[in-house]
Amino acid sequence: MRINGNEVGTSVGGVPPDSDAWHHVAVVYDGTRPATNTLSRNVHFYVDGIQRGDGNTLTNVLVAGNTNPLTVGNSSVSRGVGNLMVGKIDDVLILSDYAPEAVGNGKTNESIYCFMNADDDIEPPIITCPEDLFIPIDENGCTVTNLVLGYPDVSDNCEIASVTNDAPTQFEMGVTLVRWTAIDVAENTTVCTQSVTVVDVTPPSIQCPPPVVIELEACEQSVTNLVIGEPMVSDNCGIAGLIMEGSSEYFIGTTSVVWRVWDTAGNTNACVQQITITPSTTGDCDGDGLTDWEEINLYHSDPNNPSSAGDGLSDGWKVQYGFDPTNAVPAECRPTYW
Ligand SMILES: [Ca+2]
Ligand SMILES: [Ca+2]
Ligand SMILES: [Ca+2]
Ligand SMILES: [Ca+2]
Repeated sequence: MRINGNEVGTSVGGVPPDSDAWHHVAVVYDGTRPATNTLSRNVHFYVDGIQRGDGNTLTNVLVAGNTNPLTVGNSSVSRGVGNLMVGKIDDVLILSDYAPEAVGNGKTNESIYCFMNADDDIEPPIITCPEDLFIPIDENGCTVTNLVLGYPDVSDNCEIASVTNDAPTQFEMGVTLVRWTAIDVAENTTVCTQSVTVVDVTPPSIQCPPPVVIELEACEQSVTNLVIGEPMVSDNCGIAGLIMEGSSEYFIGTTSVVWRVWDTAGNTNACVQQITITPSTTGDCDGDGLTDWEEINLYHSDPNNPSSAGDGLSDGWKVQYGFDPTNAVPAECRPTYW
């Protein structure tokens, strides 16, 4: 075949003109001028995507002027059989302003293709999202800002126009799916999804109400429906529940009440409140001369029985005379006036 009348022979193109096969031929007139000839211009010549020619450039192709178009298949110089282009031209695209940027050492047919017409690129980009993220949050709030997501791996057969994502500026607790979108210059689009999981790992704080000390009325053994207060609780995200572990009835002695709190992520914390119930220090339930408190805490006698030992002698009398009220007093030890 001929370019502007110059024969591109076997030694230049590497493909015999009568090879009986279809070939993709690209000719690029880049407008540069060799110093040797003011009427010649350099031409880049490609067959099947491989640049051919004298070195990388088919030099000294004669053209009338710098703005003249190239002629391909031209046989104006000679009409001899050996100089005709054999076969048919299937399709001709004449483009301006693109090709000079695309040609040069090492440029492939594909890169020329991408420059020729971006709309012909039907191959979407390839995108691989950054790794999924698992973000534990501390006590300073319940959301994450300024999160570094990483960057996806993106490639395209031609050129990427943009890579964007729809990440919020603030990630709430839970799972957020971030959608990354790569768009090439022909507006083909590929998306991938990165998962960001924000987890509250900070347990709630809890401060128990102060200890409670209650003195019973005479004869009482326990108290119910006692108002013991409520703990102070807080959490970086939210409180899901608060319970008091134990009975609502408190008996004489000290009971440890456990208050337990959960946050919305299931983290838990607890504190202990002491409830102290004492017998009456003034009341004497059984009328034996000893207060309920004295019987329980000092003499270990029955505050509901005036004669704990069952010998008919009152607990108070025994204490007064140095006896243990929990033991029966032998007959020989009793006062003679009895
Ligand atoms: Ca593409
Ligand atoms: Ca928390
Ligand atoms: Ca008593
Ligand atoms: Ca008693």
